[in-house]
Parts: sequence; C-alpha cells; structure tokens
Amino acid sequence: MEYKVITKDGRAKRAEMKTVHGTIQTPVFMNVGTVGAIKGAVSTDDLRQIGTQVELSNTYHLHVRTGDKLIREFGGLHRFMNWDRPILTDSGGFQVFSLTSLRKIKEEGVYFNSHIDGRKIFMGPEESMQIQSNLGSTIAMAFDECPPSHADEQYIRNSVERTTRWLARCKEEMDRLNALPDTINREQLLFGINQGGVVDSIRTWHADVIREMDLDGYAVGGLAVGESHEEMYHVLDVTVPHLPEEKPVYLMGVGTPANILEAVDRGVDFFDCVYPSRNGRHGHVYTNHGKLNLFNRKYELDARPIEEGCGCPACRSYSRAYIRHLLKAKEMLGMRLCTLHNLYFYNTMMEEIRDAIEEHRYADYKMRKLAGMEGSQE
Ligand code: PRF
Ligand code: ZN
Repeated sequence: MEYKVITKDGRAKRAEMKTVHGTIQTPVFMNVGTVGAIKGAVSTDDLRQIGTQVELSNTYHLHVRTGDKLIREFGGLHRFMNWDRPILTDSGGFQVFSLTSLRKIKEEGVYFNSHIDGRKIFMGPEESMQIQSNLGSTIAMAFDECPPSHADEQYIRNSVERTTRWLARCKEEMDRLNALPDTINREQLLFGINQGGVVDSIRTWHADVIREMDLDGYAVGGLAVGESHEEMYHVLDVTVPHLPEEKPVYLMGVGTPANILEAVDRGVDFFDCVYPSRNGRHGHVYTNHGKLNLFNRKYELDARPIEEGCGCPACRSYSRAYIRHLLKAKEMLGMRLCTLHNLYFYNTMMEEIRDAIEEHRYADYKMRKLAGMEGSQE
C-alpha cells in the first residue's frame, strides 16, 4: 500500500492510495453494498458506469448469510460479486451493536443473537479478522465498540480502553492471516478506529495511542449516532490533528453532502453512508438546488430530467414525470433510477471536491455548493 498526499488546501487533503485492487483517488465516497449488493437492483456494471471507486460490504451480514467460508471457497468477495476495484469491509462491531438483541460484551468479544434466525453467535477481534480475510477485501476494519451517544463518560472510557486492547488483537491476527500461504488477499490492509464519544480528552488520548500502532489507515467512528452536526465537526477539529497526516482518514457512516463538505475541510478522505441509496429508494433525489421528492404532484407532467446536465443513466434517458410514475406504480426501475442518480451525484461531488482542492479553491467551492443546495426547491 502506498498513500501519498498530492496537495493540501487548508486542512483539506487531496491524496492517492495504491492498493492491490487499484488506485483510490481521495477524498472518496464509498458506495454501500451491505450484503455484497447495492440495494435498489444496482449491478457492478452500473457501479463502473457511475464512477464508483470503492464498494463497502459488511462482515456481520455476510457472515450470517451466505457465510464467509462459502465466499472464500468461491475465491473471495471480489470474484463472488464480480467487482475488481477496491472493497472495504466493516468489522461487524457496529452492526452487532445496532442490529442484534441480547448482546453480552465481554473482554474476549461479543455474544449475540443473529437478526436472521436468532442463532447464538460469538464475534471477537480474531473472528472479525478471520471473516474479513475469508472475504479477501482490500481494506479490513478493526473490531470496535461504538458506545451509544447517551453513554456516560465512565462507560465511554472503559469501552475505548477495551476497543484499544481489541485493536492490538486485530493487528496480531491480521498479520498472522496475511502470512498464511492460502490467504485470498495477503496484502489486506487494516484500519484502526478512533472512538470516544464527544469527550475531547478521550478522543485525543485514543488517537495518540492508536497512531503509535502504525496501522494502514485511521477511521473516526462513533459519530453520526445522535450528536449534533456542530458536535461532530468539533470532534473532527480536535481529533484529526492527532492522527498521522501521511495516512488515510475515514469518517464512518457520514453523511449528508454538507457533512462531507465540512469533514473534507477538516482533513477527512474516506466516507460512506446509506443516504444516497436509501433516499433513492424513497424517491428523494439530490440536485445542486436541493433535494426533490419525486412523489410530489408537481412533477406529474415535468419533462425535465432530475437534474439538467446530469450524466447519470436516469437523467440521460428519463423525465421526472416518468420516474414519478414508476415510483407510484412501485416498479423496481423507479427505485433503481433514483439510486443511480443519487450515487452518481455523490461520486461526482467527490470528483468536484478533488478538483477544487487541487486547484486550491476549496473554500470557494464549498461555499457555492452549500449555498446552491440550501436554495432548496422544496
Ligand atoms: N464503528 C464501525 N462501523 C461504523 C461506525 C463505528 O463507530 C459508525 C459510526 N457512525 C458507522 N459505521 N465499526
Ligand atoms: Zn442524474
């Protein structure tokens, strides 16, 4: 792996990361395909067409269905889903905490019931690394606990200390797996995850500790879980300077276009979020003049594309009126077109962001983009 900062504009970084599955240009928005598929009937051919650089899948979901052992036998997730560009897998930590019931957190890991069939499962740092190794993703995420947003300071402190001990176990297990001759991707990368709620001193202490562990990249986790946008920006303001500038920084599960514009300005280079796909499935589409709800009656005879000049597969061929009709008729094509448009919108915004940083006009770009989107049509 080779990560190189090409240029900076203020704190915004424009970088390039070479991996065994190709080079990632950052800042980048990873497109979320939890179970190895982008929801909304989006194929990997579609992803190539809308400029997706990195696909993101989930350890927990693929472990409980169809099973990572089977995917390994098939030759890994890349071959299974026919995607040859980078894949990042989340560790399962976050999903175990948000989706499952009857959890028991112990030093060794987490005991929980599957959200599919209720069966008892154990996952700890070693299991998470083994599953991600079976999937053969480009980037594996450390197994962490994302403390609830209402947790008190003592809970957060104990949790972050345990997450730190888990991180050391993740690294050791990943090194062991990458050294085995029959591992699918022997150059699998490991990103550590910073936690600490909205407590500045825990965030910076934890960042200093994991920085010393010399990982391939660093994520800021535990945000966008109920705190305000201002609190999130503040955590980035105090935390990112404690992470190494010569390594990629990933803000997990974020966010709106405005959140991304603000986080890039604070040195973040990787993002992921379900918003564009989830909103697309509900007929909510992004434009440079704000979000539209295509279920709205006012589009019933609107012959314009979702966004004039947009190069996505929806806007190149179809009107707002037709897509509205598809959505109302519950035709799959409606959701699919809205999802493709939204992912294209996010991917294209990241391209604009990269150009703006390279040309040292990021502050101006951010201001204009935010002002345009605020002038919402609805
Ligand atoms: N940890 C992990 N995955 C995550 C998060 C986290 O804290 C978040 C928080 N927004 C999203 N996805 N492992
Ligand atoms: Zn479009």
